[in-house]
Amino acid sequence: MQLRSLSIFAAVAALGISLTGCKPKDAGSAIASDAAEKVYVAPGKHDEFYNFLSGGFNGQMSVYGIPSGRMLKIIPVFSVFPENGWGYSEETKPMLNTSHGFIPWDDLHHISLSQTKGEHDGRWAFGNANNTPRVARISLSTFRTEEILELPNSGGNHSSPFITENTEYVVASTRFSVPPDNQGDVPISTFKKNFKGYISFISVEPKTGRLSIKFQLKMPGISFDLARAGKGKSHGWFFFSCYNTEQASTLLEVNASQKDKDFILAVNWKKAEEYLKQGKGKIVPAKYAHNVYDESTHSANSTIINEVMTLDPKECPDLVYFMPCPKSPHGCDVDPTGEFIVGSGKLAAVIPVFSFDKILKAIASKSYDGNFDGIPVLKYESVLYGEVQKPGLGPLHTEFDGRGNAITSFFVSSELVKWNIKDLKVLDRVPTYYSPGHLSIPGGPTSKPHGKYVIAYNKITKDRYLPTGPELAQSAQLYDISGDKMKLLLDFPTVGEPHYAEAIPAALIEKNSKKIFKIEDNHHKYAAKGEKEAKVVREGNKVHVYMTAIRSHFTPDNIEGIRLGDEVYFHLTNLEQDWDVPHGFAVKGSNNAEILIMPGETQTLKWVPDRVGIVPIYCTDFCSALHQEMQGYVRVSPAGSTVPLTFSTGKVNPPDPADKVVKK
Ligand code: RUQ
Ligand code: CUA
Repeated sequence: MQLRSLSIFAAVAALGISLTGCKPKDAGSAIASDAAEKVYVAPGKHDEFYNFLSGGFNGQMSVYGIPSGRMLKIIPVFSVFPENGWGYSEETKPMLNTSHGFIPWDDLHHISLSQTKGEHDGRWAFGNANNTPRVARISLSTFRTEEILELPNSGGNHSSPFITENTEYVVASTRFSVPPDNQGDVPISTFKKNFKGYISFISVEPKTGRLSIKFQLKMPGISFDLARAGKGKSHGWFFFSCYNTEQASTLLEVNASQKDKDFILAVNWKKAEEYLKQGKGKIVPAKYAHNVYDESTHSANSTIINEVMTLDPKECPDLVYFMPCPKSPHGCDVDPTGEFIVGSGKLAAVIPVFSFDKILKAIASKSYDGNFDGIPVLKYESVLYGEVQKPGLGPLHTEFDGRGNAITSFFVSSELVKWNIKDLKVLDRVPTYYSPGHLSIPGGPTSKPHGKYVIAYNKITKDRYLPTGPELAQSAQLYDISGDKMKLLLDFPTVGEPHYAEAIPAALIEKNSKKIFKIEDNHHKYAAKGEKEAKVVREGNKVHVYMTAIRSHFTPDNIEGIRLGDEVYFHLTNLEQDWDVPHGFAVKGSNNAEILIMPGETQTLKWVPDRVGIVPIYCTDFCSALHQEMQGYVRVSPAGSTVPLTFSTGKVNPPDPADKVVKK
């Protein structure tokens, strides 16, 4: 959002609007009188919805309960996370591999929850990496990242990941147009000729969720911002907001705001599939990583892929169309019926609503307004259903309440505005504190929204919480939308900088939540599935410790014969088979992280000792009354030492002759 808000500020300045003047006037008075009651979830009771939030620059996803606003979990996705060893354990390091090598962070903006027949099915969440283009799939049974796929020919994977009605595709389009990866060394001044905007259609294997790029559409060099799949009658189509149709490569805040209208792009992806079948696709060289976490080996694998299928719309007629959209559109949202496509020009004074029926008619009658780089531009009037007049300033995103209304966030005027989709009349507006980016209604992007609440994810917090130095808490706000008027219920602080989020009924997820991993299904190469299998094995300078953990000891917990120059791999298997009994593992001086091992799982901590001495090891997760006793020692001797490799737990030490002397 950072860059985008700059251009908004510029535009606001140009319009002579003062930002402070946009502070909601009735600050403080908008709160519902029964707010406390409505958000109170009694101790021991569960929330009605899960809310999955993107973490922005923290690269994570976080999970909140709605309506309480209680944080339930942080899921590391494109980030390392010392709290549980994600990205530090040997098993999870490959998840963060890319064609650039190991990248331990990213900028996660959007979440998409998997759908079947246009409704949430509670199986997976998808997230985008905006910096080094990647798409991740997160399991909603383990709440862990299971797969990360890098995207070639892209720069800034912002318009991503958006999914089709049956999760056939996760779609990702590039924010920065760039020359294709293998033709990158060109002057920036040749932007119009050489820079392209690729859109990746990633297929999702229905049973396993496995991702693979089915094809990339090679579009002219413009910026894609957001997107939504068609649904219902518009199933088979995809819509993308586009900016920088000026094709500027510098000072975009001015140069990409020249035109009165940019575009929404309509893609007929069913047609694309036909062209692929006809052999119209072209395989081009590429280099991108595909990382998959396997639950049975408890390990990730990273593979580099060297080619990708592409489709050029210039060689495939009737595949893509541009629709003019005022001005620098950001959000692009499709209503539950699939008939209405809402563009949100962040510098526009109206909200344009397009009609899918009219789009089809305009295409059939070739109602074109010229073309853009060879791609037909449909006439604005022929595809426009109507415009919402005077909605507010700086419309960004729209969600739907399932009762025929849309709610749009307004960054500049700091408000949520509810309007009717059919007659386009504004029905209600409430202030937000302050400057919302995305908003989320449970089921809002599906064909059956659950309504009830809307949550605004604000970009500016200012005075809402106790100050915490220059960096303030991020803020979400929950509103009741069950009545005619929207009512503020709750502020809750969030982590990172949330962009998009989705909310889903808890009932769809709760029942599938994984409790333990079955020890007999553990196929980790270094698993010790019982204390009898615990051992320490030297292979040259590599030492493999097959270690087990059970309340409240490690086996082995005394190890000797490690030498300076060794690489020690602690493969820790948690033998517990009860819910909520993880064990942790930490080594003094380890410049890695600690690791948390769930029941039945094996995880590996690599440790390279840097000095001679006795090194304590211990469990980091308070697992029982004797958790503090869950500790042990490793002896490190000098390189070349002849101390034999030994290991034990509960070994009774031989009597020390010195003791006898004392006893006399
Ligand atoms: S964006 S706040 Cu990165 Cu989705 Cu509109
Ligand atoms: Cu195991 Cu504490």
